Amino acid sequence: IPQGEELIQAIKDLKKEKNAIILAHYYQPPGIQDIADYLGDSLQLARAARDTDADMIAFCGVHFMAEAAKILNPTKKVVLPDTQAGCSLADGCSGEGLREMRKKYPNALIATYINCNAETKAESDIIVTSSNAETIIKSLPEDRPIIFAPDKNLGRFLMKKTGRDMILWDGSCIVHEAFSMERIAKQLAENPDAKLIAHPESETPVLDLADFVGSTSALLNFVEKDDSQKFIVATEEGILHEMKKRAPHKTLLPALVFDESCNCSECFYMKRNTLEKLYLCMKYELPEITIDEELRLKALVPIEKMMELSK
Ligand code: CIZ
Ligand code: SF4
Repeated sequence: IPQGEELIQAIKDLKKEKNAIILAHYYQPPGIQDIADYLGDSLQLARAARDTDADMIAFCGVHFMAEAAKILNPTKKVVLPDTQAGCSLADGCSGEGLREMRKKYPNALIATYINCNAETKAESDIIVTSSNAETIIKSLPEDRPIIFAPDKNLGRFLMKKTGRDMILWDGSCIVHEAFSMERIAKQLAENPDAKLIAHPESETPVLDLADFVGSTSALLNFVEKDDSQKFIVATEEGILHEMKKRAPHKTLLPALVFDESCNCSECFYMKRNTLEKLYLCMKYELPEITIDEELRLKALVPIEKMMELSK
């Protein structure tokens, strides 16, 4: 495997040779973000995957995101640098689990966060992401109960925002759940000029304390546009790379987590992808995301409903 600048060049050469596009999530390692053709959050990446005419999509994110790309654009080859790039939210929910919920609450609509696998999507009535969830939940018929899966923190936040009562699946993100209120309160006391901003996957006390709560792209816009010069950022630390580019003169502090030996809030799954693995997956066109056609069509229905409501 080539190294350093040669590795970057080799990836660029493969991109041309294979007519490939590299899509990367904001939580990816900086080197991957820098080489991507398109950088975005899960909704932006899903749109980019749907709309590309490249022959191959090298998806630098976690498995459920690459799978969503395949669901939306099945004739393209979708490769993921490391298939072990999972997600605690996706792992904590299943199609089987949602079928049981539906039996228990037959009249309910199931709104599911995009952080889930294809089987789970296939059992859902509508998919949401953190950037469109509020609009979508508000648009659901008032006379039907709503089951929200799998993130209970985002679910609670949406209940407050929309005033809709929802039955919550008991799932959470291991990264956003690791923030320590006690340590963040200390950070705020030491930085009285800083604003606390948080992703809604964080736990309720952190969200209650935050000056601004928003999706990945909303947090980026906020840091860029807001008058403050200092921010404590309660979301996956990878986002600081793009935040620094957009607001180079502002001070950005990652919010502190419980584990004092590790002052970081990195998603271990997202960081499984490396430039070396990206090179290899493009060269060998492996590991490739495949999906049973019947399942794909079933999972596509609630995704398309979401796309329709969040144009
Ligand atoms: O996986 C995640 O934690 C997030 C926030 C994805 C996204 O871009 O919405
Ligand atoms: Fe999943 Fe959390 Fe990692 Fe996002 S940050 S991929 S929700 S484990």
